[in-house]
Amino acid sequence: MPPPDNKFVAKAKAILEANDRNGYTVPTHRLYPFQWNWDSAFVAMGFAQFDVDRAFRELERLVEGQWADGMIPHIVFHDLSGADSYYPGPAVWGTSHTVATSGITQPPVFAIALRAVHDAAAAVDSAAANARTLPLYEAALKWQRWWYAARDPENTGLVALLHPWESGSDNSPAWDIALARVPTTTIKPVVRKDTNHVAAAMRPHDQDYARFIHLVETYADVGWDPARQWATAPFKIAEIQTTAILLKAGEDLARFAADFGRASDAADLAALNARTRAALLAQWRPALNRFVSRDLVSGADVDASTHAGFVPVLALDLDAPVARAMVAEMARWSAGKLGGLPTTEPGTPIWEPKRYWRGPVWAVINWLLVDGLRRNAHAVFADQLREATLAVIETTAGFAEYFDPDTGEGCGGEDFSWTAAAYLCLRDADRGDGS
Ligand code: 9WN
Repeated sequence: MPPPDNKFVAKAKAILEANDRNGYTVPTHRLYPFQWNWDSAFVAMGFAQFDVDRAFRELERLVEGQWADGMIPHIVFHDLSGADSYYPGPAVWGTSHTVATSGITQPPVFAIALRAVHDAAAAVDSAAANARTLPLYEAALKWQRWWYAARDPENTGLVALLHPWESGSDNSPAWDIALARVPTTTIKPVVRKDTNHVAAAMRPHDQDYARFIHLVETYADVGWDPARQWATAPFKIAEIQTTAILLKAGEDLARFAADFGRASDAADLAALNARTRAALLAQWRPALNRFVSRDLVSGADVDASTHAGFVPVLALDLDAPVARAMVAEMARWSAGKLGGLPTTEPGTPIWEPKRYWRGPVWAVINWLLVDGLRRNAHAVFADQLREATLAVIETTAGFAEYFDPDTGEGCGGEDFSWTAAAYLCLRDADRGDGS
């Protein structure tokens, strides 16, 4: 039985409703005034807790931005009325989709969300749930195939990111070495807007922003063609957080394929999932007690100590000693900290507890880890992360974008949609448990 609603549940629902813009949800007012890809997937799972129709709608609106080749972009600019508060807008991206979009993508949480939304809907009316799910399943499968074709052309099983923003963990120290190779020159001047809304000390440095935009201009210059981008990319990371999410999405899609009697889809997905599972397992580094990404330009492991090293738990069934070592390492990072797992290892030179993806805690990362830890029979640590997330929201941070693990302070944007969604889903322990 889910616990009875409290005032935070009411507030979380009110945030999702206030951030609604005619069927899609902005991450937060002003700082992020459009539809973001993985934010919407998390939000759909939040809506599924109390309004399944709206949950489907969130995913349907995101698919309006899907490209002919299957890519679902990281931003869909449905309505440009708030455009002056965000940079880079459509003119910088220079893409040609009918609804304006960015030209890069984000972690494919979509199919995972679709599974959750479908299951919530099917509990009421299974035929209606299937009918509404089918076109979204097809969109998700098309995107899944895009990932493999465009971002793993050599069939390694790991998918690569060509821009740090594709990771969703934009400013992570995991990108520092690779990003340093990207020039800071841009054709048009960089006009940051983020620091009008949030303290500069919490955001990426100007130099990094120039590199982010250099990459955008480089890819716009080759017409956003995946093969030409692959050939020209100065930043190319075979990335474990995204690959783990892709594999979990692949598992959820395979279940849909079986349910819908799509035998050939099911066979394709089984083969892709098996290849990726093996490749991801090979990225485990026992000396670090973490998984690592690979820099495809240098060929080196990306061994910066970031949370991404633990996210493969979401999609793998780990041997017990590996899972134990990983949990011990996560426990070490989060000992004495507030809100759950920090995004970098505390006390190391890269640790910055307030700066974007360089130390703070994100509720949605905890959520992915909670699911993976339960899958791997580490319910006790999963519950610690879950409780820590709920507690920091209820006591110090509210529904902020992210949290300072030293103080519990809320940072970044306020009344943030994915924090609200995480609260609703993590609080509902029974459903979070999969039972
Ligand atoms: C760029 C919307 C997005 C999240 C990302 C987060 C941040 C954007 C930015 O905000 O990225 O996409 O401008 O910094 O890093 O995970 O999807 O909430």
